[in-house]
Amino acid sequence: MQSKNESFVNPSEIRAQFSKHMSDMYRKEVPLYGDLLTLVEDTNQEVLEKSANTKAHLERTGEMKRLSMERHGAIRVGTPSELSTIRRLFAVMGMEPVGYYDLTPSGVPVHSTAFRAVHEEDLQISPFRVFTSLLRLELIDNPETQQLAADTLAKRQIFTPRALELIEQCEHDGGLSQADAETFIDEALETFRWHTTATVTSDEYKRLHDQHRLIADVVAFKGPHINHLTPRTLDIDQVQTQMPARNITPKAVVEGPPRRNCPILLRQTSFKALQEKVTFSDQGSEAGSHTARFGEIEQRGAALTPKGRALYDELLNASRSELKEFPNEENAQRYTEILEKHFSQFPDNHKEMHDQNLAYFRYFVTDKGYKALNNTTLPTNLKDLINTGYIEYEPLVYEDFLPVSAAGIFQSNLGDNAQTHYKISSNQTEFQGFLGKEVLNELALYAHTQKRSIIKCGEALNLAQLKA
Ligand code: OOG
Ligand code: NI
Repeated sequence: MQSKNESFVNPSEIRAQFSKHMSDMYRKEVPLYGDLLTLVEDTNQEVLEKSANTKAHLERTGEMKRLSMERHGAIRVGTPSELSTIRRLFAVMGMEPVGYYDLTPSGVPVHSTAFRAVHEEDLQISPFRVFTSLLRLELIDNPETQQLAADTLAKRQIFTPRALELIEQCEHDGGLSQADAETFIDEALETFRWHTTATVTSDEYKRLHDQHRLIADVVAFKGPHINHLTPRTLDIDQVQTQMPARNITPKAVVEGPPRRNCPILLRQTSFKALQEKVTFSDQGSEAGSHTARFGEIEQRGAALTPKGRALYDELLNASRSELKEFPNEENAQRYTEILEKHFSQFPDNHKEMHDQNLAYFRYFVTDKGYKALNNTTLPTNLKDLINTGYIEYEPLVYEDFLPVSAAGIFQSNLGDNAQTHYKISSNQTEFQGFLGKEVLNELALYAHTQKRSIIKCGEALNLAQLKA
């Protein structure tokens, strides 16, 4: 790879543009997504007007600037080679694979990663992320269906020739010019477009579908259509309650932690997948139908340290065990109560979350800190600087996904009776082999961002060796 050239477009700008184009395309394809965007915007506006605290917090962390453009999407690919090329395509936009998610324990025959920017400055330009799953054909227990799926997938090319050329060019030259970046965005978008014509006959579709609805979705079409795009809301419960009034039917429960004063990790809810007309290869126009694409909203909170995450997992597992069944419409209220009861053990203020090392934070020099420069002897460690009011902190926002929640989102759109128990599970090594790269550890990324903010404070306060 050659060195960086001044005339190349910043990959984060390509990502920001791509994310916008993707949203425009999806809004045209699924008008209900547009309605959801409006509802989320209205709600966010209301929250900001009502809560000066939330507003100040978002302004301080810079999240305010990215809020209205913030969204994630999801795709499902069929083969190792598709996965590896997708990795290269996202790399052009500065997106790296972060984390490994095994969804087989929840009966979904895929494993996944999330492509996203990793540095806080790049996330600030565009936090766009794509949850990307690879179908695990080895989990199809019927050998004929497995062969049908493999043969069908082997015949398709999900990338346009020009997209492939531009990926190679970018890898070789180290970037893309403005004109090439624009072409790349248009060409890359083609991979994620919805196709109303299936590549299989109606009988083949039925065989794939009977095995698992997800298998039909991955195998029967020309490409890995984007199956949802998710805007970020500041009050997910409010959006959930208001969805029906806008003719959107939400799933029964919000995934993730319960409502709190200080949100943690990620809370998500979706609206049910739409039934769409499709044309099978042996039938007349739009004689069949397929259900895959849906809408989702998310509320993001603090990124948790390994200790905080362990506590989260423990409380979530305890809640699920007490409920004894999967959360559904009938037990939704009870599930909320159980969750709230268990999560009362998770401190709900930033000071305790900070002092007990439960979440990652970004540190800021306060006005008092700047004023003290040059005329006061400052303490030299972080703890004392915080206690004396020279430094403050805000939690780092969680940029990733949650396996149990992701499975819940999958399930709600695959029909709740799609429970399967697979004997084979986690295989991160194989996944990374297919990907052509190791996935990054998200916890290390948060720890780095936190550390960089401490170093910055040290520089600003002339405390060269400021330590955590
Ligand atoms: C992905 C489901 C997971 C999320 O937000 O957790 C997901 C899919 O249905 O392909 O998007
Ligand atoms: Ni999602």
